Amino acid sequence: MANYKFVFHHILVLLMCIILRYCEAARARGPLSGLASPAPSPRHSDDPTNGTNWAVLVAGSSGYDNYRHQADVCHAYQILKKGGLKEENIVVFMYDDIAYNEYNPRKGVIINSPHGEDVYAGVPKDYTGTNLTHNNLFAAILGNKSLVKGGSGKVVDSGPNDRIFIFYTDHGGPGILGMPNFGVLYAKDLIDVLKLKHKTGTYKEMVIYVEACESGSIFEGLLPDDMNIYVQTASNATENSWATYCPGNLDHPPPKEYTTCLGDLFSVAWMENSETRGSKDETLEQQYLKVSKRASNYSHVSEYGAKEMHKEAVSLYQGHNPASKTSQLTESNSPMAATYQREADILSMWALYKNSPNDSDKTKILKRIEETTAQRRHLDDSISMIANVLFNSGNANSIRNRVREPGSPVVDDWDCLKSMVGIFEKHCGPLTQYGMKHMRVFADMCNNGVTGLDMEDTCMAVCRKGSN
Ligand SMILES: *[C@@H]1O[C@H](CO)[C@@H](O)[C@H](O)[C@H]1NC(C)=O
Ligand SMILES: *[C@@H]1O[C@H](CO)[C@@H](O)[C@H](O)[C@H]1NC(C)=O
Ligand SMILES: *[C@@H]1O[C@H](CO)[C@@H](O)[C@H](O)[C@H]1NC(C)=O
Ligand SMILES: *[C@@H]1O[C@H](CO)[C@@H](O)[C@H](O)[C@H]1NC(C)=O
Ligand SMILES: *[C@@H]1O[C@H](CO)[C@@H](O)[C@H](O)[C@H]1NC(C)=O
Ligand SMILES: CC(=O)N[C@H]1CO[C@H](CO)[C@@H](O)[C@@H]1O
Repeated sequence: MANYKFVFHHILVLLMCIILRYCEAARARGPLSGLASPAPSPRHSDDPTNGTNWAVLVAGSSGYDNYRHQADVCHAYQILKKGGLKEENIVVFMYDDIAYNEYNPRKGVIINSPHGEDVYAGVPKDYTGTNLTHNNLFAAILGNKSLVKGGSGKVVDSGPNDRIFIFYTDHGGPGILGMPNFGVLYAKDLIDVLKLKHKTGTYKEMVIYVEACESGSIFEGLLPDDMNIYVQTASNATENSWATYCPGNLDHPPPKEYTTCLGDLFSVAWMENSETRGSKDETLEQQYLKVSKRASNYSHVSEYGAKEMHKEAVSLYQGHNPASKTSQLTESNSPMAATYQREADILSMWALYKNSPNDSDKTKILKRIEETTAQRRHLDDSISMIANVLFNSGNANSIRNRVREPGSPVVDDWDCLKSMVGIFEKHCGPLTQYGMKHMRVFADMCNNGVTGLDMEDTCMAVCRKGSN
């Protein structure tokens, strides 16, 4: 009798264990998984408590003068791939006009440092050309396939135990990031997407690295610190970010036949650190300190969001290449020369001009340089004039780039900001990659109650004869 009770008790305990296990596993798979097929979802690794690593890589520019942004993204892909992330879990956004560009001296090859190897081979072409849109980027982050238009359809189909790494590199400005199609990406829209992703409970933690001018302004005063999202930016909210490995740089210029910069300072710094860190245990904070030091002559690499997460290992997000050794690459330790993001394209055109053996080509390039410079002067002058009219400022030559107190977003009313830019572009022409630097002037109007009507009248007056 006692024996029978003993066995019964054991069976009961065993049953309880099985039920508990099942519930735990189901909880780990997320609230909706019960509705799906009973087979384990392929997106999760064998151990449901560990989750899957996802990544989104974005180069926001196009054109040979911007070679470096796509080079950064290709290089990042190779690091993550060697670190053990799967191709199906890495979503790549790049215009893809570099490898076979007429000016690329090594056709089909992209390098990200003067002695670097090819980083282009094997990079998936998820969203290229006109498929590289804001909409597809947001859909990919949200993991919502039905929102995707064109491209491979790959999205971050993540679950509650998964970690996500996002890397963006391009030009930017206060509160905005560049995109190659359909205008700029506003910080508020990106943050709203991250908030929605958080609400759906489809990630455990997220790390975002951003290279762009004024990249701190994308998060400052906007990203809550309780969403398990940790951010590093190339620069703080009010300063430039920098291109590196540029023609004419004293330290580490590209091979002679290259007339463009090969990388960006913050991007190259984190990637070269990741490749040579050797240890699986290096933390995000240690990477931040090393990268900060390497960029310290140029910008303040900055942290935002859930800063306490920086005690975690880099390898949790970027994976770990068992073959990587702590090596002291000469390139990654010697001083870096850098070129202001917004001057890099003019620099590239001049390098092309010097390298070109053909007089008729030289004339064409010179014309492009003249047009670009004139366009910049037009933007600087008209924006300065508009601000001076609207704010009755006596100083006709200074551009009013007023910075709000630390911790505040660039603007509170983002619809106002968008509409001010829209009015400007309607009368004065496209803001362009260069004009993004003036975003604080438009923000200043919204922060000080300038109306759309006033803006409209002023733009019309200032740009009537300028725009042709
Ligand atoms: C995807 O987006 C559509 C349109 O906004 C929405 O109706 C749908 O619920 C979303 N699906 C998921 C899984 O979030
Ligand atoms: C955009 O995506 C569609 C559908 O996947 C594809 O057929 C097309 O070639 C892509 N266009 C570009 C420019 O990559
Ligand atoms: C941001 O950068 C500017 C320019 O380098 C510097 O003057 C300012 O102190 C920095 N602010 C912070 C918070 O790092
Ligand atoms: C910063 O600039 C100084 C002076 O040019 C130079 O000696 C130093 O090596 C540079 N540091 C880095 C990290 O590039
Ligand atoms: C110079 O370039 C032009 C147009 O790019 C081309 O038509 C011409 O043949 C070139 N001349 C030489 C000498 O290479
Ligand atoms: C990367 C990670 O979170 N690894 C964990 C996977 O799960 C095992 C067992 O639960 C842990 O020991 C690891 O730390």
